[in-house]
Amino acid sequence: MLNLTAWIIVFTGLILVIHVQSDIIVHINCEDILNFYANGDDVNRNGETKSPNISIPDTTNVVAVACHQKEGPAGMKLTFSNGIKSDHLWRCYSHLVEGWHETSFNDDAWPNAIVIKGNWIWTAGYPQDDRVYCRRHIAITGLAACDNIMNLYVDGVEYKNGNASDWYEPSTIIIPEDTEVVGIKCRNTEGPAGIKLSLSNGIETSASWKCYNTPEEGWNEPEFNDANWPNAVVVRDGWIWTPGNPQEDIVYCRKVIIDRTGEMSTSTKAVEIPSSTEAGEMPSSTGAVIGVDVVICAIGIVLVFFCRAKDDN
Ligand SMILES: [Ca+2]
Ligand SMILES: [Ca+2]
Repeated sequence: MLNLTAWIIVFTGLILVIHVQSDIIVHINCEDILNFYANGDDVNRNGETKSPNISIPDTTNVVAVACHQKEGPAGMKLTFSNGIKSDHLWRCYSHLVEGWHETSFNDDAWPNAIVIKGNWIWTAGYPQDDRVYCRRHIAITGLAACDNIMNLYVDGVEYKNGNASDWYEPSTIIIPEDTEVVGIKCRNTEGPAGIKLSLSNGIETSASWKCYNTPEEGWNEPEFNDANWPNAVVVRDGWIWTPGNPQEDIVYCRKVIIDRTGEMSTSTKAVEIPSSTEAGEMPSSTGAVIGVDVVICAIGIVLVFFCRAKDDN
């Protein structure tokens, strides 16, 4: 028989192992002194300066690197477990600017990095610039909800969320930084209807969305021309639906985030999104880190066997 202590240990272990932390591992080479920030937080806590592996949450929107060149060659190289690498898409500047590492900092005016070789990057002043600050947006995070049942599409591909059985509760979503179109199919099963979404790049559900009651071929893909689709109506605070018929039971809404010419469809940026919510629920192609949770659970299981053996004696 398991005694009460053993049951408590097992239960605690199971609760902990369910919460599997999903992180992105970043390998950094910096010549020579490094500071590394994820969403404004200094995450290089162990102070390694040459080639640390750093774990950051997969809810991270912006990473920022300061690299101070002291001797020998200059350059920095970053490799992320989700496939992102240092390249010309990064923005690099040679002067310290107030708030440069914060998520909300507008780096539009910063020049793109120059690629020295491979994935080694620096400022255009290479190799003379000795203090270099680089940034990159790595993901869009946000909250999505639908009254009542949602299918969410990112550039035409359905976004699978392990906890999406009840989309009425806002769910955290993490989508690629270069997402062009978000599409939402929402089925109202009873009572009020609506779709609500807000993203860390400033995109929110509004009358600028296009909503229709018919799923035309390719409606959720970037190439689809939605010029003939009606604009959404805002039915209540931030919630949208098709115009004209509140009784419509299935609607299809879409929003272009980046058009084909690469222009942002909105000038607003950096709306505050709670970034720490429920990251463990998200499916992710990034390396899943099962750390302390598993260790604690394993200890629990060992203790249970120990207690059982003791009881048997
Ligand atoms: Ca160096
Ligand atoms: Ca409803």
